[in-house]
Amino acid sequence: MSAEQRHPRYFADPALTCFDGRFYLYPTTDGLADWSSTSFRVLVSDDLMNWVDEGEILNLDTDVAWADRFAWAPAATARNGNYYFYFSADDNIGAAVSTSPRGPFIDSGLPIVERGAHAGRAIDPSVFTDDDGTAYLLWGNGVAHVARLNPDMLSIDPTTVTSWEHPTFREAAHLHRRGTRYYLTWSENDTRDAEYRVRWADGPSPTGPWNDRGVLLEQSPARGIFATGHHSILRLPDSDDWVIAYHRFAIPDGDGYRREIAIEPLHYSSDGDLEPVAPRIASIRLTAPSLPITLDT
Ligand code: FUB
Repeated sequence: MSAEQRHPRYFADPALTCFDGRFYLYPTTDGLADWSSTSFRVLVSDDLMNWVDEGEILNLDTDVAWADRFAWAPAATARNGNYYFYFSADDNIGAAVSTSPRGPFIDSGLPIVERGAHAGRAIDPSVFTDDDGTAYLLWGNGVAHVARLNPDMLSIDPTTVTSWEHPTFREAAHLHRRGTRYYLTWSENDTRDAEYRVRWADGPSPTGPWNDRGVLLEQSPARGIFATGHHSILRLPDSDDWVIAYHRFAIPDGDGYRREIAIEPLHYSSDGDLEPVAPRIASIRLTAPSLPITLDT
């Protein structure tokens, strides 16, 4: 394993979650040619501002029998005292379980979504649990898919797969709910492109139909911020305060393989629309080369 993987300075594809009042961020380890990481880590915070890299939680070389490259874009959730971790590995999606959000996670033994089983690429899982307890897995590149997770949380019900195509849909589908409204958010363009950005749609159910509402978060050349995409959205505990975690080219000298994670507040208008997010240098940054820190004011 390279030094960059043992002591990473760059992270991307943030899945920000909260378990029992503590924040956990599951990213892709970045800073490697062609996104060639083979393991996953977790970062932990009590306040969203100060983060500690708690190390490796799953390694494709030693913990996964069916794939050994391209450890990308994970997601995590909790159910019945267990923690479930979903991850991209060589254009398949894996599922793993642990009794702790800090892992180690035990792989289920088979991809939960196999390469080629559905249109587009099998990457970029995210997980959404509706108010009635039904859990859904989303994934895709080129085509977005959503399916119900079975009660074991390690498999999907293939009869429930719903697919969505849109000219702007590239990858990183994410679903959240506020009140009776569902919000689908995703990344448009290529992560190496300065115009990589987040769009949003709303709809009446976890499977739409989706009404494209435009760009939610995009680059700010005037501020030297580029390629703002692959996000997750989280409601803070016991509040109606929301945040969006996303990645961008690391500042000042990043690119599509050296990305940093930022966290910004996310606001709704009085009629429930998502308000555009203006990326700031002074957001919470999990940034190279000074991890683990990170309030840049
Ligand atoms: O980090 C590797 C890939 O880049 C992810 O799977 C995509 O979403 C893009 O961020």
